[in-house]
Amino acid sequence: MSSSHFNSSSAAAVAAFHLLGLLLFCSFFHGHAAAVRHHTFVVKEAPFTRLCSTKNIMTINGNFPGETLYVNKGDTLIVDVVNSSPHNITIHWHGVNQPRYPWADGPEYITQCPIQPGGKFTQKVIFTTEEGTLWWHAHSEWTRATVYGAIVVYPKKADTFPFPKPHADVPIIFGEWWKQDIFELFENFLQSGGDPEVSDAITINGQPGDRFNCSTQDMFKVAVEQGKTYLLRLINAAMQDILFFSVANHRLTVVGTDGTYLKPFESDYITISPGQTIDVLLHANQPIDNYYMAAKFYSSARAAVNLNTTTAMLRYKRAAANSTTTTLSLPALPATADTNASVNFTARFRSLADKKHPIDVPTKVDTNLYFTVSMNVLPCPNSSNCTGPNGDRLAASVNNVSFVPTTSMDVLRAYYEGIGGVYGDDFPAKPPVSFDFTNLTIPAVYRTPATGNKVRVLEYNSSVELVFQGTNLLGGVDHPMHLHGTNFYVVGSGFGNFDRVNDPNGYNLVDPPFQNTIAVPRNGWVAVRFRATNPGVWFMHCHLERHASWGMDMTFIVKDGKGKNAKMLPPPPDMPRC
Ligand SMILES: *[C@@H]1O[C@H](CO)[C@@H](O)[C@H](O)[C@H]1NC(C)=O
Ligand SMILES: *[C@@H]1O[C@H](CO)[C@@H](O)[C@H](O)[C@H]1NC(C)=O
Ligand SMILES: *[C@@H]1O[C@H](CO)[C@@H](O)[C@H](O)[C@H]1NC(C)=O
Ligand SMILES: *[C@@H]1O[C@H](CO)[C@@H](O)[C@H](O)[C@H]1NC(C)=O
Ligand SMILES: *[C@@H]1O[C@H](CO)[C@@H](O)[C@H](O)[C@H]1NC(C)=O
Ligand SMILES: *[C@@H]1O[C@H](CO)[C@@H](O)[C@H](O)[C@H]1NC(C)=O
Ligand SMILES: *[C@@H]1O[C@H](CO)[C@@H](O)[C@H](O)[C@H]1NC(C)=O
Ligand SMILES: *[C@@H]1O[C@H](CO)[C@@H](O)[C@H](O)[C@H]1NC(C)=O
Ligand SMILES: *[C@@H]1O[C@H](CO)[C@@H](O)[C@H](O)[C@H]1NC(C)=O
Ligand SMILES: *[C@@H]1O[C@H](CO)[C@@H](O)[C@H](O)[C@H]1NC(C)=O
Ligand SMILES: CC(=O)N[C@H]1CO[C@H](CO)[C@@H](O)[C@@H]1O
Ligand SMILES: [Cu+2]
Repeated sequence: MSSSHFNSSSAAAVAAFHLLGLLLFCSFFHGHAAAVRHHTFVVKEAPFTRLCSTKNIMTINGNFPGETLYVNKGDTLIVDVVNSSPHNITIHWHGVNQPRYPWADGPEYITQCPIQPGGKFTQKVIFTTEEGTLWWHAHSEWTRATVYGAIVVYPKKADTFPFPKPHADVPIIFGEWWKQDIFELFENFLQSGGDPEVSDAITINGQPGDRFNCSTQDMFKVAVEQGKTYLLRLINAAMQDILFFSVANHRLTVVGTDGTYLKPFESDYITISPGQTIDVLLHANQPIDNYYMAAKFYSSARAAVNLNTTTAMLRYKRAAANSTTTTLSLPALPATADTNASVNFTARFRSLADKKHPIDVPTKVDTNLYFTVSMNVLPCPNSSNCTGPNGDRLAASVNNVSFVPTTSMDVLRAYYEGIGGVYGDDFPAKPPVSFDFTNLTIPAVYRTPATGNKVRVLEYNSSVELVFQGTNLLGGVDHPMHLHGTNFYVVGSGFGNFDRVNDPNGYNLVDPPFQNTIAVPRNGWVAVRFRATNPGVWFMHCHLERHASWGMDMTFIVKDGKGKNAKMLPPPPDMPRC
């Protein structure tokens, strides 16, 4: 069962709600066992008009954003990905753990080679504990700019939400639009060695909203009935930006993140990192009218970028249509560089941690990892022709290793078949050189990283604590770090250098949130814990696309355990080859 909420060809994108009652009714006929659902994803280019210009973009089945996939907890999806485009592509199921089955996870050159033009790959997407909102997106170069869609994971059929059943749910996907062709943008970015062009607009369900030229008619609109409650499923698919979001006159009740539920709390605004999902309840309890929803980027480093606020509209039934333009005020949003507002929101997350939603945060740790995440420079391949600092090119690293993929074979195949020369297994457990990571002035000698493709090997069922340490190399920024293959418990965070003696005293080991993406604050740290019970090869990277391309990525290999159910499943027969 699937349906597309956002048929871009319809001029007025009034949301067609997926009524929960209807879904549950349909589901009744499928019985109560977990279902296997089939989809076909045809990758193809299609023309789309935004900001007064038309260009071809990469799509799935011609839709932008791509279709929303609906499952119940525990279902399996079989997706035939057929590449009818002229470009390589891979598809990642963001936040789906894929137990023992990294084969269908998607990051190119990590778990598979790209699906080349004319190629086909059948991906099995295995849902187990996830419930709430996740998403899918391309994981090959910068194709995810337009290739993405929501995944809605309903409770098991006989089960309920841990909050009163909402009247309907509304996926809201934030994206980023460039007038420029994405392949050209990416090429220019690589060749310049500097920052990429800033996008021309943030989008909400593919639309920039009425503060941008040519976009008034097409802004995303949600129809609501006064007195009812709606579940907004927020997803940040933007390429380069953490975002603030808010709805005029309405407080939001936060109830979930990254495919897990949270203890409900109220907030006037949301901070959402690229890669992250946040579920909020919106109570339509205001006078009948139209209200703006608005999003803009948060950046500790790019406060000067002059990008307009993106808008969408909440329209109460029977509200006058004419109040949709100049008469309405925008909701208040934090200032662009308000790091406190960003960090403060995220620090309020708490797991439900009740009988029905137990947590399993390791209280004893056997594997301590300390990873610096840094901006760097590397020599320009040509003599001083790059636009980075001092003619160098910009780079990024984890523990001073700037990731460079091996494009002749993916890491997973090399690992599974025991083929050498593809990756090194000596990714450092701690920074090779210790310095005052968050000092305002760091000597330039620390700026140049090593390059390579290294993995960190984890024993099966090891209890891992991983502390991400932001550094102030080239001026710190926030890094939304994303781990494939498992969520992690976010047990602590702070500003400055992590203090191994005192900071653990402040850890939350009672009800920490269970996330797959966490923004490491500017010049600060985040501590996460997880059990390595998912054997396979799992990518970890900053979800800011420019940072990932600059090398802020690394890979974990979780070894097989002893029992039959602790070993990787065999590969499917149609793995794409390089
Ligand atoms: C290096 O020079 C080559 C050939 O002139 C050019 O194609 C490439 O874009 C340059 N790369 C950078 C990073 O400047
Ligand atoms: C944003 O849009 C508003 C309304 O169209 C306009 O008045 C304002 O100048 C714009 N700001 C920027 C930074 O473009
Ligand atoms: C909108 O379009 C008009 C007419 O083409 C142009 O003069 C104006 O600068 C544009 N505004 C923005 C913010 O792009
Ligand atoms: C808006 O439309 C209503 C009818 O739907 C009309 O009574 C009202 O005068 C209009 N208001 C404005 C500001 O145009
Ligand atoms: C953030 O909070 C810290 C103290 O917690 C304060 O020193 C700082 O000025 C605040 N920054 C902003 C931008 O509000
Ligand atoms: C968030 O900010 C408010 C006001 O600035 C402050 O009272 C509160 O302690 C902060 N919460 C966290 C978790 O930082
Ligand atoms: C930064 O480093 C310098 C030189 O090592 C040192 O003198 C200074 O105290 C440090 N600043 C802070 C805020 O720690
Ligand atoms: C990073 O690695 C390079 C190359 O091995 C080395 O020269 C440099 O000292 C290292 N820097 C840090 C901060 O670890
Ligand atoms: C993992 O280890 C813990 C003890 O640290 C044990 O309780 C648990 O059963 C183990 N889980 C698996 C799947 O082996
Ligand atoms: C597409 O993937 C193949 C296999 O890895 C590779 O050889 C080729 O260079 C890729 N094409 C592009 C345009 O990146
Ligand atoms: C190869 C190349 O493009 N070289 C250029 C580098 O930049 C200098 C000065 O900006 C030019 O003179 C070179 O032609
Ligand atoms: Cu980053």
